[in-house]
Amino acid sequence: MNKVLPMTKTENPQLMNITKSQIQAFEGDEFHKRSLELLSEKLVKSGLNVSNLIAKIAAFQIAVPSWALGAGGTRFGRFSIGGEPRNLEEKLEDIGLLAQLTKKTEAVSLHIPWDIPEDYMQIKAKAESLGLKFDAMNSNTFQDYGQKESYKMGSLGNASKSIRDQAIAHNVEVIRIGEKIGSKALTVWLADGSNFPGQAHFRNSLQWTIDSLKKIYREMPSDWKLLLEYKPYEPNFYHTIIPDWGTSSLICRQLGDRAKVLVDLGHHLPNTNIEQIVATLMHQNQLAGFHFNDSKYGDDDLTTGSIKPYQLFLIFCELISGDTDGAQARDSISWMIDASHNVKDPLEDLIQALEAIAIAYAKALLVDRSKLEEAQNSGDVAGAQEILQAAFQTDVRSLVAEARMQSGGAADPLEVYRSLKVRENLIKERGTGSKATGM
Ligand code: PSV
Ligand code: MN
Repeated sequence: MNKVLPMTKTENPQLMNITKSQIQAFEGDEFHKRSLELLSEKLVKSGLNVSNLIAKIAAFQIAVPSWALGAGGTRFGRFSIGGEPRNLEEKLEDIGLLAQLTKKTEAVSLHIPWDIPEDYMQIKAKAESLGLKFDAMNSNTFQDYGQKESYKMGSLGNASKSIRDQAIAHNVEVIRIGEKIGSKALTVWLADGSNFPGQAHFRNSLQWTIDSLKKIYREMPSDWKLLLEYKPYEPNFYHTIIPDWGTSSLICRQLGDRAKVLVDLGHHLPNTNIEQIVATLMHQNQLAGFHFNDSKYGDDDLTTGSIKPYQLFLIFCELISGDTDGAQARDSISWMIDASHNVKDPLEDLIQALEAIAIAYAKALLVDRSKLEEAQNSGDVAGAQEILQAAFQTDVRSLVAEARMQSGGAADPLEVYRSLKVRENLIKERGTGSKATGM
């Protein structure tokens, strides 16, 4: 598939204008067809319906964060990648390109105040023209950006009432912005906590947080949901007010049915069994959604599937098990990426992440659930492991590519992206020094 298709003069190098013919020029080759045939033969033998699988994979969509389209950074520095989107419109264009190539995303998750639209109608129209919707809105009370009072000592859980009120008002403003552009959810992540023993009163700060969130919850339209994220540490290193899924869940229960827990894969201490957390939350109808990324040590925000693909597969196994046994319905769960790109081109990183998520999902669909349950119930430990491994070790890339091509996407999105020299063109258009808003 190594075709190089140069951009012609008439074909605008702008992202949103990649043509169908440019995408199709890379259509699946003989190797793809033969791989798919062989895989299909195997799947049919195991009693699976290949067209159903392809339809399910094609239907699965993941929202992209508006803050992950530029270079991220660490506290030691930030290295520009060039051609970063200079405004919200350009961010939408980047995501529009991702959508065209991968057919795996049709929504963007905005972070306020990084992405306040200047003209709501225009931004809505722009998104619509690119086939994009607005997913959950994210509030930001973890930074100072010129607001009256500082969030240095916390926001919704701050000891000062006026700071809490300011943070509540910010969240309400985010809801109002979201309403204007058709979002249906608010994601709250709080950096609130303390760095040293004695610095904060555990119970008071928790109670202030609950009270503040109750006020925000009451301001949400009745068809909105609130996703409450947890994180064990960082930026605070001694205590975080919402450190884990349990605390998030107990707060959500006090808010109401439309408040649920958001699982960010990077927000766990090393070796935490995240798939079990997912299962427990589903059992309690308390799983709001995901922030996909990957990590080796902490909140590393690395490309999804790059470090622990087996864990990602096991998480999807839990999610899929709910389809057959009546646990929380999958369509009530939101899917988003939350990553940061320090050394990679963000668009390449996102293409890889969307692919890794689709692969994990596809593999999980192959698990023979009734055989697995039989093995579990009869104490067949080795048998149960074999069933999971049989699915995990299957190369499903041709299935995922086929789903994408049938939806009008590229056989190999990364190859098309590189062959069309998208980043080079973006650098020409936007310059080397442009910096996207975000982390
Ligand atoms: C915090 O680490 C977090 O995961 C939250 O979702 C924030 O909104 C996002 O990252 C900001 O980069
Ligand atoms: Mn997150």
